[in-house]
Amino acid sequence: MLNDKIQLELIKQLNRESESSQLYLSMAYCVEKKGFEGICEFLYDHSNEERKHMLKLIRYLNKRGGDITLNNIFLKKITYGCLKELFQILFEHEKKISNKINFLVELSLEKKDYFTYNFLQWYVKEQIEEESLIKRILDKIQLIGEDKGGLYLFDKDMKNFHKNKKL
Ligand code: OFO
Repeated sequence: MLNDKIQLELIKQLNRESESSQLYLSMAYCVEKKGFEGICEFLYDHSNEERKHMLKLIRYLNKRGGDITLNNIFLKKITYGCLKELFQILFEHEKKISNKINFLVELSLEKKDYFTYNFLQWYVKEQIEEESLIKRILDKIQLIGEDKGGLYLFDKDMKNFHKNKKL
């Protein structure tokens, strides 16, 4: 049986993953409307990834006999003027999620719940990947600056990103 505090914090985390999925989704359709066919593909894809992170937590909680509550997510309208700002928001968001995962790892050790500790290692690894991925995209966008031709090529690269997962 799960410790109450751990259960509560894992539920908060699964709702954060759901929020992340909505955040990427909301950005995907805005960017698609602006004609960035590749970047929107990446963002739609990533929204699905975040949903999988949520499902993983739901299924773990069910396995451990937990009770789940899903929040009604009301995503605040996020404004961003350019792609650099958009990916900056995503980078800050991923850093926030990493801190939450670290907190959960600490809590599982404190409560001596080694099953949960072991389960969370997947998220630790995932966050290293995600932070570095979004940072690499941000760096590229910063490098491209206002160069329209550069942005066009970058968007094309992003279109293939979900196929080969390399940037
Ligand atoms: Fe963006 O990552 Fe989920 O955990």
